[in-house]
Amino acid sequence: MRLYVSPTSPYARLACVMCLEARLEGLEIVILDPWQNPPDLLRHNPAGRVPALVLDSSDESGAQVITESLLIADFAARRSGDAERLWFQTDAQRQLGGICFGIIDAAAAIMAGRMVTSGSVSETAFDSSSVGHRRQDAIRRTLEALEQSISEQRDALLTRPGIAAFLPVIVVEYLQMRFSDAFDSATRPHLLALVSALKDRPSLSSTKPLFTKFTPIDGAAAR
Ligand SMILES: N[C@@H](CCC(=O)N[C@@H](CS)C(=O)NCC(=O)O)C(=O)O
Repeated sequence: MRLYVSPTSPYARLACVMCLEARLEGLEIVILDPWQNPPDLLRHNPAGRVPALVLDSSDESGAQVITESLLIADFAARRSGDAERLWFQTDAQRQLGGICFGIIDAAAAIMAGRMVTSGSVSETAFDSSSVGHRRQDAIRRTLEALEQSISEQRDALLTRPGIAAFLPVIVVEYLQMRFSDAFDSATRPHLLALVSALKDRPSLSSTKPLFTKFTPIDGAAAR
């Protein structure tokens, strides 16, 4: 089984964390830049995006491919034999998952805007546009909703950490990487405590952005 990821994508990181947590047998992680149109990625995912999980097959051209982070996460949880822990356990956790995706999508939209406006994700001119402000306001409001949601279910999230516990770590570390301290979590103690408790878990520490090299863990290899 081969998982295509990039060094920065929060979507790919979620897929990767879930595949590692599921201890998928023979998992091979391939790190690439989807924006360079690598032929191997395009062959498996015509959309040219990460994540993409190529399932084992004797015939490589006939291999099944799962794309979209949540579908890969669902596949990994089901294959793990530990789906009860790894998948969303309650509706409150599903709500938390939606909140996290709202932040990730808003941040990714800002990156796309920067690429269109300036040709680079580190050029911030787009952020001053009305759409840029709208997305940043959405991130700020949604972080407050995330803090509230975690405060109501922190013990359950930490007792049996699954996708709903991993997503806030992915959110916070992606915002730190892309926006430095602009969305600092210092004023969100519950979010901060959850991230501190989980960030050194091997699946998360080994995939922290910029994730340019994968150190094999739990039977998963790099290529
Ligand atoms: N909805 C998708 C989003 C995947 C996505 O946007 N991936 C980005 C990296 S963050 C990508 O590969 N972009 C390359 C491109 O759009 O050409 C998911 O959840 O997996």
